[in-house]
Amino acid sequence: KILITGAAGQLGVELTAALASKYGTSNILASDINSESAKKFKSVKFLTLDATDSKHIENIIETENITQIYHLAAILSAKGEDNPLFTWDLNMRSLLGVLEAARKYQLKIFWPSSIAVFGKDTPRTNTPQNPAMIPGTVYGISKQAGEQWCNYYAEKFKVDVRSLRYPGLISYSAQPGGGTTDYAVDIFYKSKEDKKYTCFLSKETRLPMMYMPDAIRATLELMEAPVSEIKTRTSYNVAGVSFTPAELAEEINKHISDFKIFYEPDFRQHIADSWPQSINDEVAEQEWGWKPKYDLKRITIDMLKNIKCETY
Ligand code: VAH
Repeated sequence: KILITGAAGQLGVELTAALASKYGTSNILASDINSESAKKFKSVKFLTLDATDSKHIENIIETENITQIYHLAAILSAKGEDNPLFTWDLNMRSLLGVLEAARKYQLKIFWPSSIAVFGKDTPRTNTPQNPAMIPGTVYGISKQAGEQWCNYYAEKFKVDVRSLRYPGLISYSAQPGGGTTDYAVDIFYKSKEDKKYTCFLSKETRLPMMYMPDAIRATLELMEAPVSEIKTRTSYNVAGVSFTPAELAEEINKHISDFKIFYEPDFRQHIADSWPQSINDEVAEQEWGWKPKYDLKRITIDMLKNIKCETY
């Protein structure tokens, strides 16, 4: 049975649905700190859970016979800068609690890392698996440190913990919150609602992104791979597609010709400038066969077809 923390988030909503359809709804337990989120889960059991409450997690593991945890709860890059110590505490304490529980109860763990682990001294194009990493955000520091803890628990206690360094995720089911790559989701809503969008990053800011179906498939493929194939226990680079706000706007213009984009970069520009522009994922490809499927053209068509806007 699988417990998902942060299940109401952008990734959690879709991963919960994918896991439920793969393993059956009765084998899935969704949880989130926000009790209001319960309504997002109709067929799957939902629990209100503060992911830093390790006692509560252990209690759930015992009463529900949990064998795997997808620990998704975290504060993202932009929001994290508002309160660095709180972000560090939440992101790290929740991960350490989950890793300790995994050691004690022999659980299999999925934990998302991010391209935010990289920093200004990292090569920005075709970023390799293990370059220099000095992250510039507290979110990035927590993901970088988290990767080391995952590797430590895997090496020292043989915990089967697996991780991906997601790029910015694009999806229409649930919106992201507090990230630097959020513009690539917001822009689709605004293009349909208002025919205009003011972007908080500059037009030439190239960032790695991934469409949610690719991200879900990467996660499931990683988790299903035989243990002998998983040689990287920090976290895997995974690439999808890389583009700038101007290139995305141009692609949207092919479908909504009167859509206009404006640029007003804010503090998030500084964060984006410290991240890679493109990712080298050959280690993931070699070890468990990762290959992305969605390019910018397909993402744009699918997003415009599927997003639901209140005013549209
Ligand atoms: C963020 N979407 O913007 C996240 C992500 C690629 C960065 O981890 O904070």
